[in-house]
Amino acid sequence: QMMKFAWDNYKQYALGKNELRPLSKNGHIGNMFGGLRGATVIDALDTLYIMELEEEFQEAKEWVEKSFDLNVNGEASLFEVNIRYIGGLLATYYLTGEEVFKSKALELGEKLLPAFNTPTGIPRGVINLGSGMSWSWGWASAGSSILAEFGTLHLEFLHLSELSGNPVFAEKAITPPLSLPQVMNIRRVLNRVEKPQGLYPNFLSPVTGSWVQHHVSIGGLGDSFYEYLIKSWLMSDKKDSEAKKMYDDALEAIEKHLVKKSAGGLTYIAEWRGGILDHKMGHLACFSGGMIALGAEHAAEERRQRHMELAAEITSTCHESYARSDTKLGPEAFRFDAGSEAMATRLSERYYILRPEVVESYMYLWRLTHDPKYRHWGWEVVKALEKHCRVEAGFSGIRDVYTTTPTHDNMQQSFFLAETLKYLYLLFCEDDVLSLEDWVFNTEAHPLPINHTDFK
Ligand code: DMJ
Repeated sequence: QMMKFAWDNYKQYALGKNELRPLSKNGHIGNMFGGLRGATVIDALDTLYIMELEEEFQEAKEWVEKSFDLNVNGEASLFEVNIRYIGGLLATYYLTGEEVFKSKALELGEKLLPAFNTPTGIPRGVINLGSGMSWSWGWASAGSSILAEFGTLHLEFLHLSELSGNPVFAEKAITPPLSLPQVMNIRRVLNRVEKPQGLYPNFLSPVTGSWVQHHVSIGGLGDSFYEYLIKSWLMSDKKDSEAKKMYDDALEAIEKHLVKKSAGGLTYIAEWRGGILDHKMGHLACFSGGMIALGAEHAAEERRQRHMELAAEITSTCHESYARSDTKLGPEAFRFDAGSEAMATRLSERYYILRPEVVESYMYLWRLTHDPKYRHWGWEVVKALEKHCRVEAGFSGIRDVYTTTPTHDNMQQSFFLAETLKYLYLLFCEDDVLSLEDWVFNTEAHPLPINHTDFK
């Protein structure tokens, strides 16, 4: 019902725009997708499909067939186009078998390839989808590429290779005579470069392949790089041992240097700035409870138990960040300093933009432990969304989670339909709906099949 409400309002007021503005009842285009439109359509497709909202799925499909134009000429985020558009199209193709989704994914994938033409093969963050010119984000230090961006391509690009049979995705030799998949080349660079204390900083030069700044975070700028290591291994049906080793080593360094316990007994993952800890967790970092639980499932006994506990503790801390607010929704970032525990201490960090990471972790922890508390916590989120984020024409983010009369930000993010509502749905349905045995979710919650045959 929430999904239908979110979709119906998007369709009525903003179809073909990227997001719905639910207060002003119009659409938002923004500048992340390089002139591509319909981010909410593409992000919603697989959710509508799995929820059996058939009429609504047909409406979305019809838009893709008739109006989704790939001949655009604007500056796009390589990362965002990949996780939302390529991920959404691939997942919908795998779920439905309908060719239109596959051909659009492949066509769009081709447009992303020029971003990899750098001295190291590490792609730049921004690409003009028309000209193929690419460059780094203006805000990224010294022309660097971002770990969470170039580290979050692997799942989708391997499927693009598999589906196209076209070596341009899988084997374009960036550094002859090596014939490596582009995304494998990324790993080669990462394996070579020295890592401070075994940690991966967030900014890397695509020219020299060296770190540009020593900021490490499991939240924004770093997050989905770690997620894609463990999921690459799972998607390969546990054959991609390189990814598993990189994940295990990275998590060990994180456990050793970043995992902390607050005075009040809450476990959290701090950020690291050149050796100094910042005792802060972003909402984005709350996906890590689910990721660590997923990895723990497949670890040897001693690690398995330790990691399952860590996953549960982090998820519980993230739940506290929701429980300690007046709206029962969590802030963009919360801190463990100056007497504060799991609460935002800065005005600028008190907002909630319909993000999924906390319910994402509830879903994984529920599926892997069947502890009913995760469903209770998920239901608290449903109630809070209905109470504080539902407005007349859709769902909106709020500007302050610490007041029961929050003002709205007038934005229904596309990831609310792709992720937040999908994970909530999966939390309450049977485990065999998109079973974790057969699917991995990309970082935008688009399910991609695990290859149980010989696909590496
Ligand atoms: C989503 O687009 C993805 O989950 C991404 O990995 C991080 N940010 C948003 C949702 O918060």
